[in-house]
Amino acid sequence: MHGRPPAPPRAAAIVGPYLSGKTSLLESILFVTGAISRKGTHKGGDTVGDNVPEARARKMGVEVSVARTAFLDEQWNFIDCPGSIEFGQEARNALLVADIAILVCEPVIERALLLAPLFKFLDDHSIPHMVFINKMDNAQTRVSDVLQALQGVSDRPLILRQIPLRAGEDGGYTGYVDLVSERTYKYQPGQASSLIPMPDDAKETEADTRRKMLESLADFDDTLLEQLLEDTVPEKAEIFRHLTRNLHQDRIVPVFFGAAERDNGVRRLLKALRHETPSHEIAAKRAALEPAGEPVAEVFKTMHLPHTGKLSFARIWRGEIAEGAALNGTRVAGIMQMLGAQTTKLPRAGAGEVVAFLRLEGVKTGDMLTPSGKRPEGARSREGALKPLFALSLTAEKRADEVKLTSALARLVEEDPSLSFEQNMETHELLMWGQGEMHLNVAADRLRNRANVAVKSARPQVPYRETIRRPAQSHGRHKRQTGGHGQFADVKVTIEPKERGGGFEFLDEIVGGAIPRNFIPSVEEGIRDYMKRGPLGFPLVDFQVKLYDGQFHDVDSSDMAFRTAGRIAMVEGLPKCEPVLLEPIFKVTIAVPNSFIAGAQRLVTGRRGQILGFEAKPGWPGWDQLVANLPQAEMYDLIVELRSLTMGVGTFEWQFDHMAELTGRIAEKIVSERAAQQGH
Ligand SMILES: Nc1nc2c(ncn2[C@@H]2O[C@H](COP(=O)(O)OP(=O)(O)OP(=O)(O)O)[C@@H](O)[C@H]2O)c(=O)[nH]1
Ligand SMILES: [Mg+2]
Repeated sequence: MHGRPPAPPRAAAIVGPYLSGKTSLLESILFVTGAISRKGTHKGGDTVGDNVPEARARKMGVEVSVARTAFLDEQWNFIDCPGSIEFGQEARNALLVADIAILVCEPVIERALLLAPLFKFLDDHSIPHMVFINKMDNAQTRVSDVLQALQGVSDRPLILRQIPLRAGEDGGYTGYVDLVSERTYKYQPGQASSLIPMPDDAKETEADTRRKMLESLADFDDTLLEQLLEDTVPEKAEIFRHLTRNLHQDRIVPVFFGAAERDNGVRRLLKALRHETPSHEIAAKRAALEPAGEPVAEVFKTMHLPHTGKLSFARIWRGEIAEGAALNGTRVAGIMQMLGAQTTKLPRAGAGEVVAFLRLEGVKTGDMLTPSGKRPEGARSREGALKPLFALSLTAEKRADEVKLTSALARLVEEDPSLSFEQNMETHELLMWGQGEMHLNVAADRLRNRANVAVKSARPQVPYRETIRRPAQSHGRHKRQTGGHGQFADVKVTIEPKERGGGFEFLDEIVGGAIPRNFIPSVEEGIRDYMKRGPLGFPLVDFQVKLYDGQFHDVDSSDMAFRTAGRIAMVEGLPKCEPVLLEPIFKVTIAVPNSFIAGAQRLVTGRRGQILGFEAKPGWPGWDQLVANLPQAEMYDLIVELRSLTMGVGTFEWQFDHMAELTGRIAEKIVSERAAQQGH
């Protein structure tokens, strides 16, 4: 030790497509660095990452886990993120607080595409990142080909930092040559790789690839370019400086490879992280925070656990926070360091740390926490959550749980801003909105596991409406003589269509007192009663009713009688007006890599969609977007189909556009189903 104060902890987010081996890589990192003495497996259900019951049950990541370790006396927090695109919000939240991202992928050319949305997000936010090509023990493809495919989806140049050594009968990978140090390592089962002399047959490839690496770096530095032109080879320390500086600015992406399951290449990756990861101050700058000022922490994850209570996972950007301190007006009941589900209480935590604060009421994911409760001036506010793509209607299995459900839902949204809930006034359903079926199923599981509320979910109803196509006159007469006091009202109306979106209008054209003024509002009320359910069973819209004549009786007329007469006029008249179903049409913008655009077109036309146009997606090289009108009834599982068509990367944006007439077989089916539902 040199008596230097210890460097602040750094944070690396492990991201990448579904099943690429992120949790396995974390397990290997923790094992290699000594944080755990035995590696867990999916089968054993004992990995540090993906440790919540919802993840164990599915053998996949559904939310982030944090693990603390030390490597060569430096402190690290690794954040293992779920790979499924449906839990993309989790990964995004974590990336915004990380010093570096490790993008884990498989050596499979076709899957390179899966990294496109991640590369885009990282570059949009200038987050330094490295690629780790995992599962090399099983690779069927040459690293150079994988690299080329990955380059196709990364805006920044990828710089291969190692070349593989192949040997043995099966041509398997046995080690690598490091391109900066030019040292050759042979993988050793169960221990660190051993240094060996560079085999002769690797020398040419090594020299070529190293040259390419230097040329890529020279694109950012004229002095280096001159050196290369003069055939001067820069010092190793100089090359490291170039690599590090460019990585910090997200101008290059270093690429390493290995096999997490065998701990191959993991120490090499850790060393690169150690030397090349910027300190938390750089990430704090990305969050637009000044270096000086009161302590600040940013929440990137919230969890409500049954026994522990609420945990707010945060990165401390500035200063020190002690147990008992006030943050945003509430007291920190505890500070925990995490190793997956295992926690260690800390009396205090300083800048750079990733910790979980216990029971911060009212604090949610994305919040910046300070002792004064004031948001640091100018601090980056997070962009809005991912827009919802899929909905289910939700009901508590037990009626008694309904109140509990409401507060449980509020907690779910606190945990995951890409979930939302809506009480639909028209269909009287409680809708849960999210990123896909799995996302919502996991949310439902959490309601059961964390809030002890069992729910049922179903496909949401489409809020159909109906209108009329032609005008008609109608007469509503209500007359009843029951013993003493009778009831009498008589109205004459003209029912007429209005333009689409025109709503409803009631026009009073009574002249000469055929109906006394005070009864006229009751006629309108009677019509409005009827409007809630037209002849086809849905709310009536886009029409007007003119009240032009009528009769009354001095004794027997009443508000009630005129209300009834108004409704009778509608019951009699409306069927003559050619009622027609209206269905909601959405405008959707579907984004897919351009090789999938034909499939996307077929998907839209196969769902009664109307294509309005398509163009290259701005800012997304190689992607197209297609604008179309699509009936809401066809939107329910659109994201499911779109993903299965596009290896999971296709997505869309939507908004309500208009209501359109629907006739024919589909309309008949909807009307008869409605009648059955309403018990006709
Ligand atoms: N052959 C081989 N398989 C591996 C390696 N690393 C991981 N796997 C396997 O890949 C599968 C997925 O591993 P995980 O670590 O769960 O993947 P993940 O990226 O965390 O997955 P999600 O969290 O669901 O996105 C498991 O079956 C692992 O056994 C490796 O180095 N070689
Ligand atoms: Mg995982």
